Amino acid sequence: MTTETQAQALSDGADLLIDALKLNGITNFYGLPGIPITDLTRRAQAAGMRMISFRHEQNAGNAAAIAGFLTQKPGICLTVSAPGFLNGLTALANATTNCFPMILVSGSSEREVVDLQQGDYEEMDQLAIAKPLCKAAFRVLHAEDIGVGVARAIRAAVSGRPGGVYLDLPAKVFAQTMDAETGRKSLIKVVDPAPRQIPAPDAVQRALQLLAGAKRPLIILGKGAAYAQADTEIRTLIEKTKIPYLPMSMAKGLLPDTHEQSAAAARSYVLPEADVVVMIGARLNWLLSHGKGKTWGGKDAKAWGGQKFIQIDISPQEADSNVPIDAPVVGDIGSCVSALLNGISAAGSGWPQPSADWLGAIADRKSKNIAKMAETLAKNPVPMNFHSALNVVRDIIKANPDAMLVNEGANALDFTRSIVDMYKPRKRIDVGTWGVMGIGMGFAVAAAVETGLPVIAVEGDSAFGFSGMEVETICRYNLPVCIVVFNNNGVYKGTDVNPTGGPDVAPTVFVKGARYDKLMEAFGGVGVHATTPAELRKAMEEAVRSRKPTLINAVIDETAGTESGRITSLNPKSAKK
Ligand code: OXT
Ligand code: ADP
Ligand code: MG
Repeated sequence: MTTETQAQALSDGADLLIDALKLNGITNFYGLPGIPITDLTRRAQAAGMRMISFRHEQNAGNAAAIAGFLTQKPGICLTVSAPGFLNGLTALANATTNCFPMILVSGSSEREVVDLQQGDYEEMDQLAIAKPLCKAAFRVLHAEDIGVGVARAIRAAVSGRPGGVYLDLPAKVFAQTMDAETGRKSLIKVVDPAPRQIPAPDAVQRALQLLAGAKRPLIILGKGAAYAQADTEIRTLIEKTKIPYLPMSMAKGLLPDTHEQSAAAARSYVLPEADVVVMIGARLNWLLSHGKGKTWGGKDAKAWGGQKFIQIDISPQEADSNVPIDAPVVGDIGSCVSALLNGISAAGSGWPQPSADWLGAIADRKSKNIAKMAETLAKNPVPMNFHSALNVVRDIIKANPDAMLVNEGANALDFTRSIVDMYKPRKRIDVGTWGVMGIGMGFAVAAAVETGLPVIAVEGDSAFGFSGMEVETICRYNLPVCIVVFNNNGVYKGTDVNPTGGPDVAPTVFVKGARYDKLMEAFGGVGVHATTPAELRKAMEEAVRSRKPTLINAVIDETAGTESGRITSLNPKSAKK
């Protein structure tokens, strides 16, 4: 053999990783190059994969996580060792918390040196550190095991309750070579990575029995329901049973928010009043006040409100996490909802409808709240406030229901959630279970890359700062992203003062009158300074039409926000004044 044919017949670790991912239909990397993965990033691009390079690994990790949520395939985040790995870790932990499938692939130092703590370049025992923060963690020490490592990582990320997975690749693995044919055979195409999980028939019967006896039933849809892509089954269940439903934030749009059965505008009425609650891919965590307390009609913060719960979830451990679950239905949402529907269809006209009193009371409450909201939205105060600005965003999304909406901040988040109606599933992506700031630009990039649709990112000015440098990434890849920074000069608002009268401003206050639009212009995108709803509307319409990277600095009344938005009650205040 000539040297050339010998070289052609060899595969190295980088080839094997790329081929293993491609074999499993994964074609995008979100990452940041450097030792020891720089060459891998080039090779991935050369092999036809899309390598999206970020300015900070946390944003690449968030991009990978939301790519996983949107596609049901694990998003891949690629980082260098120690510091790059650590930068990606927040996103990995956040993905796990939110049940988003992603794989953080990090290069690392050689085991021999790490284990003897001999002080290698970027030395760190990454596997040990990642383990408690993800669903599974694997290390591959030999190129011939890359196929198995990737297969195990994919299965762990998407099967059962989805989550984050860590895959550790010491530097030398990338350069290890093996005969190309043997290498090819070592790769695994994962068959049925997220197998359906059919619920037990007796669990379904138990749930149907409970539901049939309900007078004031309520369905709560969570982001697990959005993830499951069982849109038709869910809609049929809701419409057939006529049960009112409440979408959690990222489940908005599973059915159009304008659907007559949506109880979103009557949230504080339906939670305490319902007698049987069907949870579909939602957890009774803090966002639902742990299923108890005053939100649910309990006498005090710890008291149970008396509701009975049916909980559909893929994780059997979720039931009873906070209050007793009377009818857990364990399985994938598509299968579970179909099983319930079969039982309801079998009952035919004998299946009971919710009481007219219940539906009437909700409709009444809803129309009052909607009318009140319409009145507020119609106002046009100077300076612009959250409501008058969001009235514009609401119209833009209505006119472009396929657009993706990214949302973070406190007031910028909470007002957007209740004012901007969503019309289609999986269009709204936000701070999720942790209420974490910093997802904005990573989510926006991945939403654009994965869907090709226009993206609108409504960002508090503080929230935007966590990932703002990625406007360069957005410009570099010329992504159709329109960022609207709600600039109220600070965290929650811009009016706090330093009580000492000293030269430092208060901790929540930023530079007044900052021009975030200039940041976008610095990289060739479109920057717009908008001080009125009319200016905001014009700029958003143009951004969606042109698909050019755009940042609109929307000036919001600095007094308009409240501390922590709608979750002020969670904010401990010092007893001292
Ligand atoms: O029924 P009632 O009467 O109660 O009314 C409800 C609905 O019925 C009604 N509604 C409607 N009315 C009419 N029409 C329609 N269509 C309609 N729809 C609904 O409206 C109300 C409200 O409805 P909602 O929203 O459904 O109900 P509610 O009660 O709010 O729901 C409860 C919750 C808990 C489910 C909900 O509030 C929720 O999802 N909350 C999420 C909150 C959250 O996650 N917040 C983010 C974290 S805050 C804080 O932590 C921040 N930090 C610290 C920090 C973080 N987070 N991360 C990191 C890495 N570091 C630090 C920081 C730094 S926020 C933040 C930055 C803030 O500053 P910014 O500048 O970015 O933002 P601004 O605040 O804008 O300045
Ligand atoms: P939300 O914040 O919208 O209430 P959560 O993240 O708290 O949603 O809950 C999502 C739930 O959905 C998790 O308990 C998770 O196990 C579950 N889940 C995710 N995917 C599926 C699926 N395909 N089938 C069933 N349950 C799922
Ligand atoms: Mg702000």
